[in-house]
Amino acid sequence: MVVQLSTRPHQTSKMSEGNQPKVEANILVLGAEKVGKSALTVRFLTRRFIGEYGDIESIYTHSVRIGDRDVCFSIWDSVCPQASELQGWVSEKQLRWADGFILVYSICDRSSFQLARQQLLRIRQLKRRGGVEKAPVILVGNKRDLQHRRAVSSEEGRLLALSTNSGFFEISAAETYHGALVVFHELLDMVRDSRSSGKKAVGIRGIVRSMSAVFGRRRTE
Ligand SMILES: Nc1nc2c(ncn2[C@@H]2O[C@H](COP(=O)(O)OP(=O)(O)O)[C@@H](O)[C@H]2O)c(=O)[nH]1
Ligand SMILES: [Mg+2]
Repeated sequence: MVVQLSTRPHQTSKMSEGNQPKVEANILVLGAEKVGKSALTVRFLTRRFIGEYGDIESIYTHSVRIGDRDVCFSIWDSVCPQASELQGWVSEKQLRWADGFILVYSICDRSSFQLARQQLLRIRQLKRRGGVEKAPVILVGNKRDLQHRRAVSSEEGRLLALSTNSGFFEISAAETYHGALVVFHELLDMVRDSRSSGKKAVGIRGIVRSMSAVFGRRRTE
């Protein structure tokens, strides 16, 4: 079951004040159990860390003003399946829904890092199959406050992100709001970049199509 919640009244208009188009982004938060997916999400939504979150899968809608634009985030805080053979799984529905992905692992839990790697590779593989080269993904190593229990080095995280064209942050959802804020804002930038490069590609394809239509016609005249 996915619960839908809204942190601000939903606006029906697609234009922000000042006539800047409103930006909408669907963000899917993935990762193993207990790595802090809900803590990160709730930190971003409320600025607070409340400690225990339960295992409810939720989609939150959150409207914020960033710079001169209104942004509406829909954030799907997922729950990792219990069955081990399903844990690396990212469903087609989730892939179609999401504009951007946050893959969370705990720096104290090596198996959660392996799972994040599996999910990241699956996203890259399925998106490539669908013709999308650069799906916006950010890898997040959470629980940075627990340095004494660290099981995954920062370098390993950074390397995985580099080799898969993803963003990377190590944060502590427990200690600061800033980390969560940076993750969501950076991902939003990546989503906007991918949309504008997508449009450019379509634009170029359109020009090629019209040119070949013109030249094709000439050849047959
Ligand atoms: N020390 C520490 N604990 C955290 C942090 N983030 C989450 N937790 C704790 O880890 C547990 C699992 O967090 P939760 O957000 O429910 O994980 P989820 O299953 O991935 O959604 C909870 O007890 C949280 O209080 C963090 O940055 N540091
Ligand atoms: Mg959770």
